[in-house]
Amino acid sequence: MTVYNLEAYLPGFLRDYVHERLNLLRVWLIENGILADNPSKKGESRLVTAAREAFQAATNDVNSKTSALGEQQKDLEKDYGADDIFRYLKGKCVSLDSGEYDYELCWMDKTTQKSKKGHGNTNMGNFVEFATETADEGERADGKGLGKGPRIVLKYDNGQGCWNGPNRRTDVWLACAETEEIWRVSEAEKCVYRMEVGTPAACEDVGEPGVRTKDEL
Ligand code: MAN
Repeated sequence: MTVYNLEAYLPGFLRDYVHERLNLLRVWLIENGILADNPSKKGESRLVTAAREAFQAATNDVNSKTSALGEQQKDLEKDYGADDIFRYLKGKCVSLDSGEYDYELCWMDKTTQKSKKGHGNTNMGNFVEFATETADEGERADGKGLGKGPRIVLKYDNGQGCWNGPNRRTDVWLACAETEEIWRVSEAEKCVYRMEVGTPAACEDVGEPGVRTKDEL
């Protein structure tokens, strides 16, 4: 009896574990004629109770694994670019201090404008898809520019509504760079943002025609 009372003092996961072990022990004792199979309060034999609990535990386990599997399957259907090259960036963010605001890019998630004057954060769009668009810019002395040619553009859409305007959105233009860095953020049209970002992820030969490859560096 003391052992059962003890269970109540254990943290949840340990309690379940100990309970399951005790159940097995109890079943073994009953099956071997050492312990009497007295009906529990509910009037059913302890063997039945133990079987029910074991079934419930297994069912819970199946349910949580099924839901984890569903999430993984959904994730596999998402677009992570050619050769899944951007999958490893998922969940990572990079930010830029840009005067009035800090800007944050969370890969395959969202872009955010964070006020430094305490006006809170503004969602600038949620990730939708990859696109390829053509950049046409002169070379910059520090190399932190898009240059000319087809570039990967991550489309972030349907951000926070703009006063008297559309929902905010961001085009995130990528160029090959050794270090991951937001180079600049601009807002040529109200609430339509453009981030220019250097990342090693844009250096790989992604197998699409025109996308800059390592050889051109
Ligand atoms: C805030 C910022 C700006 C934006 C205006 C629109 O000040 O999000 O980038 O242009 O709202 O009202």
